[in-house]
Amino acid sequence: MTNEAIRDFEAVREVIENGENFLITTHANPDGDGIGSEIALYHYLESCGKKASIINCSSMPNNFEFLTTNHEVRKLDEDDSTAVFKEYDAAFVLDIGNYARLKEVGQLIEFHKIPTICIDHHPKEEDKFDHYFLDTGASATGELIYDLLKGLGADFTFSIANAIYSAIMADTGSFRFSNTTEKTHRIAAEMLELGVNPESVWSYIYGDIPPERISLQVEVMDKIQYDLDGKLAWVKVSKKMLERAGATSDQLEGFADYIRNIRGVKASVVLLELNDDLTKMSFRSKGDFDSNLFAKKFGGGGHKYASGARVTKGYKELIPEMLKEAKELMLITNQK
Ligand SMILES: [Mn+2]
Repeated sequence: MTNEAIRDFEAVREVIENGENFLITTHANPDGDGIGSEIALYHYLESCGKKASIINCSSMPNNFEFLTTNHEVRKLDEDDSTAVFKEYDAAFVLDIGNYARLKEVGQLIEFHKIPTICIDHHPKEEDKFDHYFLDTGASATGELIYDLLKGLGADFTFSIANAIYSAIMADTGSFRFSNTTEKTHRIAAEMLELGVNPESVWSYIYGDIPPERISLQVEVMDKIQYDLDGKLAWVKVSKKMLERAGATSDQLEGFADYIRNIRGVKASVVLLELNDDLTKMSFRSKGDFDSNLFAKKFGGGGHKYASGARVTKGYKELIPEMLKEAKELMLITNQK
């Protein structure tokens, strides 16, 4: 698969130079890459004497709080009135993939016609933004933030380095997924030279597992199903299962990755019941199986080995469709 790259550096530089007050945001249920990238960019803009606000449509995941010092990352609330939004000179939209994942924040950006800059490593799906700094060859949006700040001659402070390192660590599965490149490691090495402590970052992000997540893991692992001669492993997660574990749905993060690693499995799917007629699907794969194609069948998307979709159907209805699409994609994959 060839990489798609639109690095409109000059346009981004001009937007920063000419603006004073910026909004920074990322997708719903933000991950480490989204949060780390936001924080790194925030510190850079502040260092230039600009004003920046990080506002997301979802709340901040606890395990990334260590990157903040003063609640820099906020969830959109009633204080974010028209008066506030119309003051933004531009909005940086990070790690987004699909515009709809910006939810209310995206609607406000559109309503106030705020100029937008998309910084992303997901394939470009629609022409929604004014400027792009996008490269699907980048391991993480954090890597693109690094390139951008380098180009802008930024002083990489510890806060910036720690945020970039965390973003990249999160999206590369701690430097082990297929998106990890020589460049990824070079950036990581540079961040270590700036004082980042890898053990400490890892402990904050992964070494503080709440017991309810383990209970949820027990619930989920017990219900994995295998199809297509063991090449597909999938599991449905009902609201009841979350309740029994006392867990929240964000604590499912990483389960689809885990299931993909089972011997012989080429693709994994986690179907999360959000409502009677709303299901979140997480797809993972390895080898030739393309998760992005899989997710697209359900109106979603993402990367070759990791993607997702939100479908306005209950999971009971969705499972036979998922099995049918998986079977067809497995045939295509086997022909390669
Ligand atoms: Mn990402």
